[in-house]
Amino acid sequence: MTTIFQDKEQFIDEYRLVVKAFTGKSFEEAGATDRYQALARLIAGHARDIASESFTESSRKHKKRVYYFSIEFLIGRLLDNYLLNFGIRDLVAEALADMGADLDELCELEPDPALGNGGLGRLAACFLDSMAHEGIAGYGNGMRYRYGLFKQEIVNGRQHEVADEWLSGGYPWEVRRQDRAVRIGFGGHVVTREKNGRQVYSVEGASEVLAVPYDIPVVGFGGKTVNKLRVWSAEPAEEHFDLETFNHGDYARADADRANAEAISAILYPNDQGEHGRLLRLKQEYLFVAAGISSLLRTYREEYGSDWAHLSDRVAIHTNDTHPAMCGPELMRVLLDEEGLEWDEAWEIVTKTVSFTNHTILPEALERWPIDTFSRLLPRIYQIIEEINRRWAESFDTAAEGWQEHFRNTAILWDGEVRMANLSVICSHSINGVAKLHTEILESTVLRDFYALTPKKFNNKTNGISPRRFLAEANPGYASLISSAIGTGWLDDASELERLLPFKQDAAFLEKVGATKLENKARLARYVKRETGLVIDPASIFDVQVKRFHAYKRQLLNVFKVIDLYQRLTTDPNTTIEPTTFIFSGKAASSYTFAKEVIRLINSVADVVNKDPRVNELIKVCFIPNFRVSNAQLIYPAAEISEQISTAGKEASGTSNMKLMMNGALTLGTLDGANIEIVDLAGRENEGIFGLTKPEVQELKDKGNYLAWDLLNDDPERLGRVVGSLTDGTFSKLSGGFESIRNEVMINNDPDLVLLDFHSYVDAFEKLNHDWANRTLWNRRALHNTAMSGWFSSDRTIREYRDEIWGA
Ligand code: NTF
Repeated sequence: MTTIFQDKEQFIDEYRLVVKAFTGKSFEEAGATDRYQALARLIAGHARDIASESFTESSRKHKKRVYYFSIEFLIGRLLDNYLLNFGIRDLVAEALADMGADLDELCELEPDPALGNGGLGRLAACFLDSMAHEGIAGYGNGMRYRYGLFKQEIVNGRQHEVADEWLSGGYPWEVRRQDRAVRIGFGGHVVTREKNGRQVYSVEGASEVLAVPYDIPVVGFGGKTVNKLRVWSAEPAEEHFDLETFNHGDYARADADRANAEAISAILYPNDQGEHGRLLRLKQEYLFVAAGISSLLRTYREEYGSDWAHLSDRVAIHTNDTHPAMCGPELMRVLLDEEGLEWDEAWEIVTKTVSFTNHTILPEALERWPIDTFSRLLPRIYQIIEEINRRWAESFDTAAEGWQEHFRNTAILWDGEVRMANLSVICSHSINGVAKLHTEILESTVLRDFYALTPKKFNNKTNGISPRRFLAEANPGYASLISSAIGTGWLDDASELERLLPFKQDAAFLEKVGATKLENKARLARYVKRETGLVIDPASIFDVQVKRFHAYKRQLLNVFKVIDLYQRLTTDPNTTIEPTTFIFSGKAASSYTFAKEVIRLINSVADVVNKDPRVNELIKVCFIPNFRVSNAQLIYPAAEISEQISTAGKEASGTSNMKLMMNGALTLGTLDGANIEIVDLAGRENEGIFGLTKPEVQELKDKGNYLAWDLLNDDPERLGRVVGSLTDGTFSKLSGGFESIRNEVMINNDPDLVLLDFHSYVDAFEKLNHDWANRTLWNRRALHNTAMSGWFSSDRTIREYRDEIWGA
């Protein structure tokens, strides 16, 4: 552990100085926001000092530097996390208490930057945490969006999107690095000249913007390594303020250049899983790629000059999904056009340096850009891609049978489009999926032609999560119970959680496990009351599905179960159930009508169920608005049942399944994504597994004879009634009926197999629900889940990346 303050007194002295310097007020005069800002600045200052030591140390030891390129980093609040990682949380809390302030209150004032949509962005943030913990010189490279993902409000059951102005109060963790700004060109045309008998390419007539980096420190647990996350903001390359236009009163036009440049980093696109076909998105992708490459090469030159032949020994560039796919061509461009290397030499360097992770098999999420748009915006990059594609075509043995089909499936340029997944694969020495099943699906279907050519490039890296953020910080009660039993070593090495296994036989300990869960449920209930006015009962089972809204994640299946229970409880006196609160949270992309209708359905069902005195002592439905990292940290610790119910084969991995498992929830899930690995580790008897498997789904598709109507006709009592309630007025009081959902299930023939999995799902739910009555057994299974969750630490995942991909 590095100590940044010897004792409370030292902390208080430094803190008072920063408050004064930053606000001009004494600590006593400063308000809560000023106090928060000053505290964050104080910690950030120390973090930056250690960051520069970490950097120098890496130079001295010639450590390989890993650059993790991701268009999203969903970092969450940092203050509490960094105090924990520096080992000074208690010291600071006590010091503040002495000063008459409350640490938790100050932590609450931190904005929660929404620079990501969901799992992909949060994974990138957990990876930064783990790279720093593992002492890897690993740096995030991303975008500094002025507005993060929209804030979700619920009005009459409907999702409304409101701009997220997370920067308006100032962000104390970042520093602007004007000195490292980079000019980025768009448009123009390529000119070819001859120089020393060699063709030299450059772009003329491009319009430039300035990419300005902001650095955020990344503090590893133990405080020994501090890395940084560099995020880029777009600004005009030159000030073109038109005074004359301004004086004529046309203020907007006077500053049009600024507005056009800044638009590039204005918003995060809210489409989780694809559909980004906008020019601005392509500009974002090139901006953070080109700026990031320029910045890492500058560092490289400072350390190694132009020793390009050894670049891949000293630098790894990891591309998180296809959004940074231009890393390959951009690095080619610099090596060819600016450094004067030959193609073959440059290509070898590039393909040894770049690696790629795929995060989805949904076809709509595989990025493709129209060639005419692409080549106009990025003419030289396009030209390089053409050449990569030409050489790729040339590499096929045209005497071999079926080569045309392999080429068709692997080509980068096809049908008037640039296929970013194929570009990513061809430029990379390593391609990985994010869970065992997902990697198998990549190898056998989505990328099978590549797999046939270069099987050795493919590997699996099952996702992970930070045990510091999602157990220690989010669930302090449980964390200290765990530490009282096995010590604090699990924070460093989460596999030590297995040492909890003997405590499964300790009745008193199990009771304490239950007691911490109850406290966490009470904490969440208070939050829900404050945010929505709804009263939920901590003595009921908390059944939780929190994630983005997507058809394949099947929140619809979950709400069908609630409707079915409601109907049975009100009509069939033999129906028994333990009191249960069904908790939902998550956002839907603004343009995703179906997903938004499911949100409205959940809120409409909640409106009816929660007001019905016949059932509302037994079941409640709760939608928590504006799911984000900070409220996720309240929700996971309170959960008892973790709903992971995607159609088998569709969820690449999932990570909330891991966070919930670590917090002692039992998984109610399909054999999909990392759920399979949860079952392998914790045993099927400790979870609630149901539904079709991936091969069964496949078989059904191949046969092509699934008819949703058959299932409905066979089961008018339950399925029929559930589907009927969508349009018969039962739930339409709040804001109308649900014809479009009914049509998706019945007319569009239930593409996500909701009806097909319905009965096995409800049965598995009821089994878990009844099991809960025996609390000792339940707590034992909960503890077992926590004990076996250590393998899902992102430290483990990152060590695998380090050893098997980056060689760092
Ligand atoms: C997501 N992919 C997957 O849908 C999740 O299953 C997975 O856990 C996370 O990535 C992290 O690997 C995406 O968000 C995207 F963008 F690829 F579609």
